[in-house]
Amino acid sequence: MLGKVILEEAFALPRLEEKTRWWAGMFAVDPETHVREMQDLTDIRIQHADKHGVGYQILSYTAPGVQDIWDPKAAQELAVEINNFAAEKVKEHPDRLGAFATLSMHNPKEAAAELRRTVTRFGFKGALVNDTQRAGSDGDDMIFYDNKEWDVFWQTCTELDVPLYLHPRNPTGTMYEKLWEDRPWLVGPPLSFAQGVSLHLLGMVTNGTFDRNPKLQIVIGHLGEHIPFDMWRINHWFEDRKKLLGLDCKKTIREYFNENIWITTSGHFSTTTLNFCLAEVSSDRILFSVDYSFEHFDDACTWFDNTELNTRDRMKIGRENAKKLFKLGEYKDCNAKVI
Ligand code: GRE
Repeated sequence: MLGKVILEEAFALPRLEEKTRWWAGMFAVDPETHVREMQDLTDIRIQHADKHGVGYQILSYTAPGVQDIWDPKAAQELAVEINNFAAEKVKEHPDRLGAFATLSMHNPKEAAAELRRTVTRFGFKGALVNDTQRAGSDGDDMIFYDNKEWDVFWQTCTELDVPLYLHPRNPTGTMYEKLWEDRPWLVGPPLSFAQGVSLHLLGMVTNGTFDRNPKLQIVIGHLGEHIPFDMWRINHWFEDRKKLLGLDCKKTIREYFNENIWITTSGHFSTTTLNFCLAEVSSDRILFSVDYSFEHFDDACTWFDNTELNTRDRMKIGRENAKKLFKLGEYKDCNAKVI
């Protein structure tokens, strides 16, 4: 399919190459290729896109990124540097590339102001945040965004009418030591990433973030970070037990998925899982993505282009949902015929 849109596509600052190599050492079989691909924001990824029918990509800063920096001032400075860098790069290719804001999440007002600056000045499409913000004097605290203090930030997202992508990061500090240190191969895609994001997102549901901000749109990757598989059971407990015991969120988990939550195919190229998500979440809330450069365009696009789907669902997932959500203008092959 031509004109596909993808939106969990990482880059890294060339000056932080050693950090990118450290991360690649944990996750990439070929770290040098990974580092090269991460540091290129334009040429290599546009070549991949041309080869695989991707019309438009929304770039975002790699994990753990600014969420790993517990000094608030350093975190804010790095976020601003990354946003200015990305804006310069994507403006060379407005019909191929866009970007999500990178945000320091130490302070909701400061995060809101940087989001506003990047959306209004650079045309960024929203923000991507790597789960909780590390905080405290030794980085062992974690800031969640599911309490009332963060409503000022969420109000800015809805006022600007841009979504936030809640992306994973690695477990750190005491939590890492207690849960993961003795089972390090489960850190990342096999388990810890989904656990982190699903805890955070379901925290937003049960702590009323979506009730207080009913227009808020949150995107999560990896076909829903395990939540769709548990939809029935979560709903069963929320509606049949927890609401009787005092849980006061207004809607059902399925309603929040219909109205506030999107899932992407990033890094999860399984037709079985996609079919399950089509049944449980529906093609109205699914967006195609690659998860470059942790995954390959070839794997993602060959899978999506050949997996059995009716044309309406293929168009919605491949590009039409993203066009509406991100109010995309003209981009390469945006109206190409889909058979
Ligand atoms: C990601 O950021 O999406 C990611 C990693 C490491 C491994 C896989 C992955 O940071 O998708």
